[in-house]
Amino acid sequence: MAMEIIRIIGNGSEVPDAPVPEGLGGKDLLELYRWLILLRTFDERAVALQRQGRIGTYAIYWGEEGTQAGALYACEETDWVFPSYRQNSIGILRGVNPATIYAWWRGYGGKLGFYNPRDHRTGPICVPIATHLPHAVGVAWAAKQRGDSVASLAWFGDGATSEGDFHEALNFASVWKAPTVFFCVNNQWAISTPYHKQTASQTIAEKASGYNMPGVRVDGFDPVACWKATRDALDRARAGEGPTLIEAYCYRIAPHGTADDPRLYRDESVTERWRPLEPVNRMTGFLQRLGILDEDKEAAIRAEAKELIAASVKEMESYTQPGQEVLFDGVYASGRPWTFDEGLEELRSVERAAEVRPVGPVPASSEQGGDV
Ligand SMILES: Cc1ncc(C[n+]2csc(CCOP(=O)(O)OP(=O)(O)O)c2C)c(N)n1
Ligand SMILES: [Mg+2]
Repeated sequence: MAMEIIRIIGNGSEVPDAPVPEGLGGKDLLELYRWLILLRTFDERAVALQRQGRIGTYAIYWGEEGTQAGALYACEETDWVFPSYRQNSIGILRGVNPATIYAWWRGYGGKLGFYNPRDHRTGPICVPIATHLPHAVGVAWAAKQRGDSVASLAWFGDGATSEGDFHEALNFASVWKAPTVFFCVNNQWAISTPYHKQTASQTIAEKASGYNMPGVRVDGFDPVACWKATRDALDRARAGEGPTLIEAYCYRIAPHGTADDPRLYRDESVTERWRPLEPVNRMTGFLQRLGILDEDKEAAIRAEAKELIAASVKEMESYTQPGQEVLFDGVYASGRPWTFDEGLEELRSVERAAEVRPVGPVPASSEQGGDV
């Protein structure tokens, strides 16, 4: 099933730029650029922090910033968004302190490493694949029942489309015309599983027809195209026409996570062919061609992001590591039941035992995959 890929940003030479879509002014484009740079800065810093042992693990999104910033920019502040681990820092574009996300990756529980989803209309960072999709539908459906003009958007990967939750969510949303945007980032890899071993469908977008909803394909490295597809889907959702499935076609340029070595399962010369298409570079060229970005402005935006991220790292490192009780606190509003106290005591005894054990060198790991 052939399907056109929506693309707005050209390549500055033989592929021309398409006109800027209606609804995106110069100020919007610059703000979208600022978001891209902030996400990129957060991500690059996170990898460095992990390499230095300052956070535990990290799911890199380098190259996928356009799928995140573009889609989010199309949302209203009142809309709910649901990230997977790959969009882990999306909350920082909605007022979450970046230090909170770094603390999450450092393994800090409680208030240090978590934000309240309700405060930011941003679901928790979802690690189990696709389980946040029914949640996104539920929130949108509930809003519809109440008569609120609230939509929801969930990001997920190509691998997530093999999960039951994906199909259940699309089915429910379509039957009940829930105002949900399903935003699939098809980066062609699910850890070491390539697209062709994941699904027999030629495209992710065509799966939408099984649920009688529109399926749209968009260049995932083009933030403006991601904005356009999402805005159109949200317009439909708000008009009562139900959900849309967007496939943002791109490539996972980075390893799956900081514990992964993709050289062991794929040809990295292919990755290098995709790399120049990444969104920050492309958006920079696009805005320059439109005459709304010059080198000074770009430098100022980059400096601002760097400063914010540096301050966030400092803040995260000033936090005191929470105790084991954070694993149990907050599960029940009424406090910890005695069964949890037993578990907590067991954990504390493990911690006490660990303290007397000499800490040896960390063995070099041959394990691959880097599951987050
Ligand atoms: C329910 C569940 N099964 C398995 C895993 C292990 N796992 C972590 S990431 C991943 C691959 C997901 O690939 P994709 O959906 O394409 O997202 P991407 O990592 O490419 O963003 C898997 C299988 C998990 N986290 N949750
Ligand atoms: Mg994937």
